[in-house]
Amino acid sequence: MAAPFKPFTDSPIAYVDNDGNPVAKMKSAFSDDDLKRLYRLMVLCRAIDDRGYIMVRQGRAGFLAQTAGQEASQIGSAFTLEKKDWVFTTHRELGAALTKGMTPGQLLAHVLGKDLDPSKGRNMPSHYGDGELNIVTPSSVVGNKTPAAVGVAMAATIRKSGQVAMCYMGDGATSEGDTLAAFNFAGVFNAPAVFALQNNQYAISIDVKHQTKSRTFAEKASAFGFDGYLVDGNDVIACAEVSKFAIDKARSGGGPTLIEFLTYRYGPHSSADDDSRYRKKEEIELWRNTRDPIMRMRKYLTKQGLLDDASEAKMQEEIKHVVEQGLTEAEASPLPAPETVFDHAYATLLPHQIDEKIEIFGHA
Ligand SMILES: Cc1ncc(C[n+]2csc(CCOP(=O)(O)OP(=O)(O)O)c2C)c(N)n1
Repeated sequence: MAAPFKPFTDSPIAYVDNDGNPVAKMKSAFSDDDLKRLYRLMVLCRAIDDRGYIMVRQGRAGFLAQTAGQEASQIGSAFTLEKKDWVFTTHRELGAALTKGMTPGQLLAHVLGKDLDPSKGRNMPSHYGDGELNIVTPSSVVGNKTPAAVGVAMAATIRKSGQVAMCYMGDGATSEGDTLAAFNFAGVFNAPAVFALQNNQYAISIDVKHQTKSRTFAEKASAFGFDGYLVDGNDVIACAEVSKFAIDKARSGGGPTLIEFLTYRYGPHSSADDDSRYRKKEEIELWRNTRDPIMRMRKYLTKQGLLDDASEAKMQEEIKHVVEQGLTEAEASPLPAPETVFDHAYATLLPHQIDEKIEIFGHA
């Protein structure tokens, strides 16, 4: 498959500049409707993220790792995945989970640990998983999803299932041995995997200069024999275009791709972090006020005649309603029943779990 993009560049691949003007030589292959859907998903994602933050501040949720700022990279990368494809998330992939098909009700139920959460309240908030959608329940361990994603991708090749594994990670995960071992396997076995590396420039308090001496993270792929692309991670069209190329390539036997999305998180690492100790307010304001992915896409759509004040206001109203409805569903959902504590971890219970279940509930 001929690559329409250049791998290993120093300047990020972009379609639209910060003022919403087209900058790419090639035209986006996405339809006007697709572009409007990408925009709506980003606005919806931000609204759900904001709602989660409010629930933490209200003391109703114990933890949150906000997505705000990273919508374009998550939504663009997941946009052309098929339902059967595998998604491996980390602790911040609200946008990817939403795009793959989780509902606002499920996502908010997850934050509240309610029964409507496909993980049944078993996981920390912001660790979105859904077996129905092949979104693998994440663990918090940095880098440990990558070998599993490659294993699943290799299995897809053996089974000829036509599935692709999309594996999300942060810049911090690139320093983990698990990730490097996984990249090596992916290259050697030509695994149909896409590594969506969101370089939000911090791993908690560690900035990228202390994470790597490489000029880019994307160039690390060359050591493993596959291509790496540096993408403007706040340009949702560029994110979706390069991801579509990598997904199609993987599905047609072309092997793995690493995509580095250059982006930024607005919030602290999590609700348990004080980011004022390691970064300046001015830096956050610069990204939020001049490079925001939603603002950029809004300007682009407006300049292209695809959005105006009336359609924007209508969409904002519709999204407000969708989020309120999702919250109502999440609140109405009961807490997971105590009897289900043994469910969902193993296909069949282990002998000691059967004993424990009988001891607690009086039956297996
Ligand atoms: C192996 C391991 N080391 C440390 C931690 C603590 N920890 C949780 S998230 C995180 C930073 C991750 O940074 P990055 O991969 O860049 O993702 P981001 O949080 O920026 O999205 C750390 C160090 C952990 N969970 N697992």
